[in-house]
Amino acid sequence: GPDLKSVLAAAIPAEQARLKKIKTELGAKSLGEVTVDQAIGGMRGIPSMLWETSLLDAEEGIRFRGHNIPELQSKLPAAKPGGQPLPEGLLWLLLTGQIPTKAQVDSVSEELRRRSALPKYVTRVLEELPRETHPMTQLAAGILALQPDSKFAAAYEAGLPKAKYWDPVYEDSMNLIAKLPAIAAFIYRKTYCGGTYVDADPKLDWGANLAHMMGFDAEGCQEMMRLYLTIHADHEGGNVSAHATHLVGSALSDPYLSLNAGVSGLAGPLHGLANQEVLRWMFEVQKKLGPDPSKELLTQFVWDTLKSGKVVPGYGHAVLRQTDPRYTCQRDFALKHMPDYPLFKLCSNLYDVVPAVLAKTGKVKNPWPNVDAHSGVLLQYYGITEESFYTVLFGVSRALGVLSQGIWSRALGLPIERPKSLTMGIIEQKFAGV
Ligand code: CMX
Repeated sequence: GPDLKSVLAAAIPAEQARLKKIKTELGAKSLGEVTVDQAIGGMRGIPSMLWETSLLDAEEGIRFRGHNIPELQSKLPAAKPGGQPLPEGLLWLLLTGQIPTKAQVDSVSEELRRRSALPKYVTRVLEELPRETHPMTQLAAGILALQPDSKFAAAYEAGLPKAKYWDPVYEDSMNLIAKLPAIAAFIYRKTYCGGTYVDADPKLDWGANLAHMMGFDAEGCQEMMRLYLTIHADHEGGNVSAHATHLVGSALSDPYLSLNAGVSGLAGPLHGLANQEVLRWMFEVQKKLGPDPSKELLTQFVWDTLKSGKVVPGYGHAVLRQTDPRYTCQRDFALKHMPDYPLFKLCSNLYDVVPAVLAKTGKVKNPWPNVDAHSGVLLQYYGITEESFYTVLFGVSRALGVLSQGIWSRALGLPIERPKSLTMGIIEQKFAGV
């Protein structure tokens, strides 16, 4: 059958026509008012961006092209019947809007394999960075080091017409997605394994190969990695990593430059770095209260964290108002594969006590856990114990979503982003005497 790029190319004209129709018929309609609170409050809730690959509902959580996580788990092809979805299948879905067949997913695995070789200058850049450099800084550096290879940057300079932008953006995005596991594994082995490396296994899929190159070959670990890379891929457009990628891409900076901005945003403790912070916080709990603390002691520990002025990592969300379904599917995975693992038990017990404490503060809008409250437990179980690496895995996954949207943004001809900013003086003046 036709390959991913052909199916994508075939889908583009209808979507271009659809956007044109929306602009013509609905362009002048209002999506609502913007309050002063929203302008100073991080633009929370202002609908102000097009993002086709996923949509977040505050109560229900994320849907990827209309499919929620349990639906992805039952509809997307797996490595083995009944197993976790292959992230390559999600990539197909994000790009084309269609659930792929197993043969189509295999063709993506093959395409990524073909594009996966890392140029020597990229590994040399990584080798030169001091070993203590945070893995997220290394990831950003590795992505930027690939940029000289940008097909889009070269084509733009040569005068490529706007209607064809999406094509080299697709080429760059696929090259980048293909090389990210090798970059991530290189960072892991360099930082924690004394610079000894493991070659890719051409028989493995994209996610299993990442685990393999890091040095982990257990079947459970491969399945965990496939699930991890699927569920972290996309969370609509307004979160920091997605919006940063989208914003920088809107200046027609190529996918390497755009994703670099996205992963730099993901490296913040209020966003992707929270998965690292969760583990450190759980280790603190264990160190202070022992391996299996009572719920009373846990409750007190949560209050102590809040009183010291820190956030409880892994809990709360800017948009969600319920337990994150990305948390729930990881919990289900743990219940199946590691029900008696002490760290999972601690994670479960925290789920029983943290929301009540956060609710009692009266200010936290969402007391429920987000994706980051659980992922570290699964990684620890399979021996990936270095928590400062965790956000790199988040970044590898996030690339699938933000780069897919990046291709569509160029296919739809979306313009450079330029929202209006205000000064305090202008706000005061506007409402003086009101
Ligand atoms: N622990 C302590 N306080 C929290 C909190 C938490 N988990 N979540 C929110 N709050 C506080 C906020 O800091 C804020 O306090 P101030 O008014 O004193 O500044 C108040 O509650 C209101 O915040 P909010 O409207 O509920 O939440 P925001 O939209 O401002 O922030 C988020 C959302 C995720 C940054 C916040 O919940 C948080 O800091 N959580 C912990 C870090 C975390 O897990 N981040 C990962 C999110 C998922 C991801 O992006 O990967």
